[in-house]
Amino acid sequence: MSRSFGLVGLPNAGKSTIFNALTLAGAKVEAYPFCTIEPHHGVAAVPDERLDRLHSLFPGKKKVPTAIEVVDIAGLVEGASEGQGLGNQFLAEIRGVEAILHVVRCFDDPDIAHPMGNVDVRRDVAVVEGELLAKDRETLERRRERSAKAARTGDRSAQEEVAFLDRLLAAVNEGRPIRALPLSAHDQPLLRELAPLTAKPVLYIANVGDEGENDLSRDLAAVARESGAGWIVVRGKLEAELGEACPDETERRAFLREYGLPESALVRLVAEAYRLLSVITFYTVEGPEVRAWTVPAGTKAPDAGAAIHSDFRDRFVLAEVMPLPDLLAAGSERALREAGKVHRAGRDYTVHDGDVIHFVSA
Ligand SMILES: Nc1nc2c(ncn2[C@@H]2O[C@H](COP(=O)(O)OP(=O)(O)O)[C@@H](O)[C@H]2O)c(=O)[nH]1
Ligand SMILES: [Mg+2]
Repeated sequence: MSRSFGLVGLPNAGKSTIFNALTLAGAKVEAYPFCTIEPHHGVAAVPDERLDRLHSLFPGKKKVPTAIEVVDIAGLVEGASEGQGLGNQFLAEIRGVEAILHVVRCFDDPDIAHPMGNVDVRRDVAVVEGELLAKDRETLERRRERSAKAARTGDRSAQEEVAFLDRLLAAVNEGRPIRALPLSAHDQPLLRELAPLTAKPVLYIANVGDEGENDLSRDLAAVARESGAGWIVVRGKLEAELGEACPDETERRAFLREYGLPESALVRLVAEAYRLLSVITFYTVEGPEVRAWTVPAGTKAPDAGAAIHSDFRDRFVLAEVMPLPDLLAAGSERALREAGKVHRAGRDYTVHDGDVIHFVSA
């Protein structure tokens, strides 16, 4: 299962540009707002150096990386939660993604209109988050009305629910996103049901010009640090143009290095986003494929197996675990086996980032 991310931000912040940079999918990019009326969906295969190195031991097999799904979500403007611009269209799209990539314009260009006339990072971020908070307020208040009715009849769990909703509403009314609240495992089922937008993890993307970091992106870094969110700097236009002009990954890398960028935005974004979502990557070499998989950090071996095939959980016998550095040092799976360095792990084994696993099932 691939992880899904939604690009949000003000019109002309550079969402479609970054979408292109990430997916090379050729979504329409235009110098006026609302050119992405239809949300664009793209899938980007995640470049992965560890997978490349693993694959080098099995050159005859096919390399299958993990993928991320990116949705370019248009229509978030001031007042969108009350029907301005494209109104509420953006909502369902955001509900559907696991994490939000909040693109913030960090470039000056008099030829590109700004919906409020000028770039102001703090205000621009606050406008977008204000719309998400307004939607959450609506969701929470609607639910509260319902549970308050039940609470008045003496229903204990409804009373608890009202107290919980009041706590969330207090935060939202203060302009604090729900992701910033300390929430317990006990709160999770209701949270999942309500799916408030501001409960989703956020990665801020400072969209800068070719020259890289600037005062605006530094403002955004400060905003991100204050709210405990992740952030990265992306030269969206440069990378999108490069992606179009230069489909070859190795060549593209060489160009990026000339700009002092060791990796593409996609690689940096995935690293940050995976960290944000607390997911790890493990690898399998099965049949004709050398393949990468993502699972939540802390996943036990049988559940990791189930990511591959649902049967593997019940039929799990053991997992043969080969840490990638050991496997690379040994030079082949056979050499590793002969050296007795393949670890046989049971049901309780917690999968580590970078494990190469062979599942043995009944
Ligand atoms: N000068 C400059 N223009 C950019 C940059 N990033 C994007 N643009 C331009 O800004 C305009 C709006 O970008 P777009 O990605 O369509 O914004 P969206 O409305 O958020 O999807 C397009 O003309 C882009 O080429 C940048 O870093 N510098
Ligand atoms: Mg767009």
